[in-house]
This record gives sequence, structure tokens and C-alpha cells, in this order.
Amino acid sequence: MVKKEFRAEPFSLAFDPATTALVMIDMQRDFVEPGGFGEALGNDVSLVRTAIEPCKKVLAAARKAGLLVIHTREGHRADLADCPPAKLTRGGKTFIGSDGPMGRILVRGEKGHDLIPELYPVAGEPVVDKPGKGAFYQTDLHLMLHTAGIKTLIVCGVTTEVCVTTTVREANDRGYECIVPADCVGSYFPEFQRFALEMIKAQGAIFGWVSDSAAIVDGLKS
Ligand code: TIU
Repeated sequence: MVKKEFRAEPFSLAFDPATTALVMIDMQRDFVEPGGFGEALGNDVSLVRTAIEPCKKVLAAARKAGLLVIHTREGHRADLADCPPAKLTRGGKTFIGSDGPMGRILVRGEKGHDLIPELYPVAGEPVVDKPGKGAFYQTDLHLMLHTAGIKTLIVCGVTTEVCVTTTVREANDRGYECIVPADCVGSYFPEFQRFALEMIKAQGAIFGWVSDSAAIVDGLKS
């Protein structure tokens, strides 16, 4: 066991690179580029694009340190049979499955559903397709992490208060220790970004730890 530490709040997090994975949540065109799901919902995607550069640094450091790296994508089958009506239609409006400039919104195989080129997976990095907001719901993520003996998760991606924190809560209940670098997660709502991060680390790390990209890179190098 190699004992290392990430600087974090509310206190440092001890980790072993052999049992630590980086989970990159939904860094898809549909959320971070114009013309996708995020913009269709009325959001300004420039607000979440700030996470891209810090994510690049953490991804490079994780690859160099030999960490397991897993990417997730939110999306649905082309026939939408895995998209419950409660998710499909909101207030009479349907976005998922409708045509957009990057193909059918949030549908697997379409351009908008793909991961952004800046953070594209390399050979050997699993990609988890998820129908929900949480990355554990109806996926094989837990099985892969458990099989690899993973105990600690570095969780990056978008959006902070939706898919990132849903996944952190799911992971925490399954026994993983999660650390979220604040500059590597993005929200369309600055106040939600702030409070989502506050909630994770409150009450003595009730769901996990909050840090930043520099602390993750330093911790992996140390
Ligand atoms: N709308 C929004 O903020 N997020 C999502 O719908 N999905 C993810 O966060 N990936």
C-alpha cells in the first residue's frame, strides 16, 4: 500500500494510487458545446466550459500515475425505450431524442452524445453509458470498480449539482471515498456550483472531499 494524500476540505484525504480511479462524468458535446441538450434547456454552455482545462490537467496526471480512468456518457437508445416519460417530457416540451445541430439530443451514437475531443478516452479506458443522472444507476460501473479493487474516486465533469453530485452520493453509499476538484466540475448556475460543493464537504465530509486540480496533480506526483 502506497500512502499518499490529497490536500482537500474539510481535511486531507489519504489514498493509494493502486486503489484510486478517476471518473470523468459526461464531458459530452451535449452539455458543453452549443447546440446540445444543455443549451436546449436554456443554459449558457460557456459557464461549464471552464472545467475543460483543469480536467485536462487531472486526466494527464491520472494517466501518468497509472490510475484507472473511466468516462461516462448520459444518453439513450435510439428507440428511447430506456428513457422514462418522466425524463423525456417536461412541461409539455420534449428535448431528448429531438433533432439538433449535433444530431438527436442525448441519443447514443449521435455527435452531440460523444465525449469532447479535449478529454477523449484513450485505449483501455472504459466508457460507461448511463441512462440516468447517477453513474451507478443501471450501469456496470460498480462492478468494474469493485473488480479493480478501487476505494477512492476522483470525480470530475458536468454538471456539478446534477450528474456529479448524484454520482458522488451513489458512490458514497457504496463505500467509496470521493474527492471532487472544484475547478474540474461545472454548472450552468454559479450559485448551485457553490452550494453543491459546500454540501459534499459539510458535516465532516458527509458525502466526500472537495479539492482543486492543483492539489490532485500534486497528490498524484508526490
Ligand atoms: N441539466 C443538467 O444540468 N445536467 C444534466 O442533465 N446531466 C448531467 O449533469 N450530466
